[in-house]
Amino acid sequence: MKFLIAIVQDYDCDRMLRTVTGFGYRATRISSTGGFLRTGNTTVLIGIEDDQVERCIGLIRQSCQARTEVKLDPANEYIEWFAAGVHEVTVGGAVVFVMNVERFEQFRADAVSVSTRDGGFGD
Ligand code: 2BA
Repeated sequence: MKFLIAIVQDYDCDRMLRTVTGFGYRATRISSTGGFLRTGNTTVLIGIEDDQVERCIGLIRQSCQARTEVKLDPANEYIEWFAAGVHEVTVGGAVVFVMNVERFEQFRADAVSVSTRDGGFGD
């Protein structure tokens, strides 16, 4: 099993999640913040079988093609980068890490019924 960690821009995330979950993959979305721009992005966690990695990465790639140029403002905290010749950065697309999973467990409560007549949880 493999664990994909995909960092994507917020504006690509809905499309990406619709696509990967539409193909039957399970995903968890976490709000995150980029260390460089310190603006919001989204981290998506996906656990999949080894033989599904390339297919899933292909879906992420096709969902996150949008690129946006962000011009750094020399009047604010990016002044060091501006001085170093970094005037704009390109964001969008996706950054994907693929990790080996040593063990996966999923505990389900399907053997235990906890619902009560009023629909709440029992004592
Ligand atoms: P940020 O760290 O906010 O970076 C946003 C964009 O700024 C980057 O886009 C890149 O184009 C630019 N950038 C970042 N560091 C730079 C530097 N030292 N000099 C010049 N430009 C720089 P992406 O490369 O597409 O990365 C998008 C987001 O993915 C990053 O947001 C960060 O949250 C994450 N990320 C990228 N590489 C990572 C890594 N190796 N480890 C962990 N997170 C990573």
